[in-house]
Amino acid sequence: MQHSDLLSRLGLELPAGGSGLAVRSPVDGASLGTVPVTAASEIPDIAARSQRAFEAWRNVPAPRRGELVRLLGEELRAAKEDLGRLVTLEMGKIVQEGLGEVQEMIDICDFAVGLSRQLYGLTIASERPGHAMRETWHPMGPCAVISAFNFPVAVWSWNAALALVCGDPVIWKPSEKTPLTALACQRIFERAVARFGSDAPADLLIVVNGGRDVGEALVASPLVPIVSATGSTRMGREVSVKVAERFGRSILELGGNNAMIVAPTADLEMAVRAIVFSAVGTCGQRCTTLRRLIVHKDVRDALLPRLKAAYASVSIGNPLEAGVLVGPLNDKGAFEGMQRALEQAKADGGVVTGGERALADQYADAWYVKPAIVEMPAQTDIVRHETFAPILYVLTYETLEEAIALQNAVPQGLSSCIFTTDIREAETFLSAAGSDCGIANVNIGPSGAEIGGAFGGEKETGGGRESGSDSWKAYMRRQTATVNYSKALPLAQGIKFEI
Ligand code: UN1
Repeated sequence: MQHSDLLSRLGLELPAGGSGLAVRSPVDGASLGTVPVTAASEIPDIAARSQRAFEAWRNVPAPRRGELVRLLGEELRAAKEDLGRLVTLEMGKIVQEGLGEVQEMIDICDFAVGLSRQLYGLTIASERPGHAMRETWHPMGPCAVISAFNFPVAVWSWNAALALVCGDPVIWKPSEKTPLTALACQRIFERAVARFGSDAPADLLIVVNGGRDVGEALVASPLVPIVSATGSTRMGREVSVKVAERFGRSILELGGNNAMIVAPTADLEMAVRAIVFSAVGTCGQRCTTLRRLIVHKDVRDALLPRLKAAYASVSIGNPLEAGVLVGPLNDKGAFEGMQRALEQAKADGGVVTGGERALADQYADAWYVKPAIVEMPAQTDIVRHETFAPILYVLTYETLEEAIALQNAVPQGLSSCIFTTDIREAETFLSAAGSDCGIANVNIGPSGAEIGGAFGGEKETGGGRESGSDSWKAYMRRQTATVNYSKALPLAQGIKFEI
């Protein structure tokens, strides 16, 4: 493949060899170049630069900060085609999804621009005469963003667009597998800064490429009050403990093990389409990917043959080509993990359809697979484990109560959904006794959330919320202020303390 034109349009002139992070495309395993890395020892200095940027940026009025994010949105619109293709090249999702990811960035920029005029506080009634109370939201400080390979650009933008309007500079540590898209975003951001004017301090965005030690140094830095991390539960557990030790704030978006309940009244035609998109889309590598199908015993026989037929018709191949729906797994490790999970499922009594390697003769150094459907006798440990690959476990239920209990009986709590046309079932699923996930949908799949809602989930998913709603509050510090405009000094709770 020859991609130098694309890379140079995105401002990425890379040496072919040399030291640094070697980037390979999961599309065909070919080298895309080598990216310079930051040493962990440089992190204290980088954090200090970010802190200096903070001291200037926090004084820029929030609507003006919003103007920078508006310009970022404009630059992203201009770069959408190229950046979307680079996402495909570096991460392996199909171009439609690469473009969708950039659209998600544009959407969050639009959201953040509006938000920059709506960072509302409160006025609170004081119990004391001649006193006023209010709650104000202030910028917090540098925000570290640690992002994963599967959404190499959108997840950064959810954090960065909000952090920037909230007055926080960003230090971004992308996945080691996707440093190029991060550098491309940095160039795009620099174009927005150049158009913005001189009130943008230097170092509002610093990208640090490198290994685990770089991430660890960032997480340990006392100058970084917010760490937003997306990735595995293992990584999130380490980050949250390290950040908590120094009383920093973490925003965690970790594993998901998302389910769909298919109830007796479900529109099966719609359910099949939703299952295929959410279970095989992005080759099963979304946090929100559908991993468990909990089907009512009365519709199982009607649903499964249609689902298997739909799976058989899905085109697997080079994600840069039009018409392809499923690209490759990210690397050999992901393929091996998928095979191990399928072996375990079989040992547990599961019946596997699909799951084999595909296109190995054409792409010896890439890892294409046939998405797998696994009919399980029970929700065994392997079903409760998140395998980042297109494996859909099928379970059967009789009562809604049982279905909801199965749906909730996993360590993760990100996304969930029910297909039903029975309003009682739908509302029960959404009630306090229903799904325990951060996202619960009716008659749509668990993936493909819009940016307007808060994104994240409970339990091993980490509890953080990013993107829409009032997620912005995680990027600011809350201040309660009481002003006494009287000539007396009454104490709260009526306490007398005369001197
Ligand atoms: C992720 O997989 O890390 O809801 C994020 C979705 C996308 C974001 C997924 N909007 O599938």
